[in-house]
Amino acid sequence: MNEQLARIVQEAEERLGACGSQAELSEIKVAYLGKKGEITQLMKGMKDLSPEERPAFGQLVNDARARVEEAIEKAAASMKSLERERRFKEEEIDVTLPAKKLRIGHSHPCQRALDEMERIFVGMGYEVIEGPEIEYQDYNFTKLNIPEGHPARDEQDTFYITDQILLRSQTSPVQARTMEKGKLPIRMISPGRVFRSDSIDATHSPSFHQVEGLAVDKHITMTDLKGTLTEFAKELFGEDTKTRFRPHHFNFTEPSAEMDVSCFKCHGKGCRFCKGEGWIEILGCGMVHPNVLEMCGIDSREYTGFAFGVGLERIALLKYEIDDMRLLYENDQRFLDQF
Ligand code: 2NL
Repeated sequence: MNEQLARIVQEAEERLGACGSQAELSEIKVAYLGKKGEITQLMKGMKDLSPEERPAFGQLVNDARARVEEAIEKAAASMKSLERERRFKEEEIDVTLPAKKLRIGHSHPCQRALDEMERIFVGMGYEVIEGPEIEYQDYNFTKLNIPEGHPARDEQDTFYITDQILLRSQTSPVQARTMEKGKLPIRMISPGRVFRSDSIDATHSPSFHQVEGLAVDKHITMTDLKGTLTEFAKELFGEDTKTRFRPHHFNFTEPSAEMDVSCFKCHGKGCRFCKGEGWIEILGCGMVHPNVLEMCGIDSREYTGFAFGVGLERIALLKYEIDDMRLLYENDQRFLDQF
């Protein structure tokens, strides 16, 4: 009997060792410990033994049963861990694969250029003030020393809504309105959309954006203008940027000038970018015309000021080396995604 038990246990252990599935495991369990299982049968057979033989045999069968139970548990545990390993393999993630690129929005090149300009002027103590796109002739022209009959008022250049109301052709009306309010001194920039009756080409559009600036205080001179705008150019295009001022004419400033910056591509040597000039025109500026100050209610004997106007698109085209303004308006995602 002892031998028979040992053989049963050994056989059970071998079968469990080779067992490969949950179904097979249950089958083995039934074969040994089930109602008609080998070990169960042996226990049942104990009633045929003499009372003296029973305790020792019972002990042996119990031991065998315990060993088989233990082997079943072990097989179940190892199957569970095999199963887990298999699933790990199956669900394995290759962490070295490149991540999916999340498409998130970003600022338009014009907005980026504007953010940069606002940052520079706010840093110098300027306020950002916006105003209406639909204006009175009076604010768009008269108060800016552009008299009736001046060609700038011509219908060919300006979009008129009525004979007195128009789409602003510059953001100066915002500055005229601010001066009129009478709170001095003034240091402001006014960014915004402006309108001119131009045909569309690589450098023109009937609607574009301008950033104008104005400083009005006692004792403001041309030196303040040059210093401020040179500092602006250095911050926008790099510390080694040089500026030069060429005489010009605007009705609203006297004297007036255009400011060039040294080409930030060739540093003044002359290249394709600056058309061999070494200089690039950036903005118009000047000392606010005394007539403008007076028409906006400011005493021109006590106060002076300087003003300037920059085309936002022009700055974006230069800064990001774009050669056609139309690209800024088409909203082609393949173009926009490059910024
Ligand atoms: C340009 C450059 C400029 C101004 C704008 C201005 C505004 C007031 C008074 C005086 Cl309220 N000036 N703005 C000054 C100089 C140039 O714009 O190319 N404009 C056509």
